[in-house]
Amino acid sequence: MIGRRGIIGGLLGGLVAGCGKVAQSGPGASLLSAVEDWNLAVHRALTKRTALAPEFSIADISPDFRGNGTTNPGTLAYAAHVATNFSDWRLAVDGLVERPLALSLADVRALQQRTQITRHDCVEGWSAIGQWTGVPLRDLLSTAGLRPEAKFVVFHCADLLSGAPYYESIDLIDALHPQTIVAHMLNGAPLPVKNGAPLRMRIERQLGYKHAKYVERIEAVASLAGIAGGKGGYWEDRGYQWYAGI
Ligand SMILES: Nc1nc2c(c(=O)[nH]1)N[C@H]1C(S)=C(S)[C@@H](COP(=O)(O)O)O[C@H]1N2
Ligand SMILES: [Mo]
Repeated sequence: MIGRRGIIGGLLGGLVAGCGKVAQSGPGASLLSAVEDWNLAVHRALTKRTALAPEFSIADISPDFRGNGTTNPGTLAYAAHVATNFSDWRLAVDGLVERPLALSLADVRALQQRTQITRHDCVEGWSAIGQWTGVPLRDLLSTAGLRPEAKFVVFHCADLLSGAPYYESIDLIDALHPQTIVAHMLNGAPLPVKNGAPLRMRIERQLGYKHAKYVERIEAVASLAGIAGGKGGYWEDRGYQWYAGI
């Protein structure tokens, strides 16, 4: 699929350079223009994927950001984390990385932060606008050092939904998108339990079910095939689309 280095540059560079000679002769010219059209289409598609989601103002923030799906993992372990204000919570960043990380909330808060006011759209037919603060996932991945084989990023959550672990995954375009953050605050306060305390994903170009809550492990992988049902997410394993772009 698409590598981390020069997503567009690599495609354009390779194809256009390779076709340069052919273009000088008659039939080659139309080949080159076909390739250029194709490049343009690829470029447009990628630009769409890397474009920012709309951001809103403080006045637009919904008075109540409802909780949906799991609103409390309800395990003894999670209750203990709530009781200790998540001081022992660790976020692992591992899998196909050079330097696996294990971050406390203090570690996460000490990193460069991003705050964004965005609209969350759930397939069940509701939306809400909230202000999220957290660490760009791309910063965590660059600190950990993604290995070249890594193609997807998997989010492992602390909750079971109908007895099965909630998990999600995205490709590297979304993983490196500037608005993809590991959030620890909603509307200027620590994330409430119902919204995924202490850490949840915001993946602003995707529908609500991609935004994993209660995240305890971020794993870089080459393939989604071996994980749970193999479709890349809890809801995907039950028939939802893996690519939920908006
Ligand atoms: N761990 C976990 N993450 C989850 C879910 C869940 O049940 N468990 N539900 C998803 C769905 S369908 C939506 S719409 C959003 C809801 O986020 P909210 O509870 O902050 O509204 O979380 C998503 N992430
Ligand atoms: Mo949802």
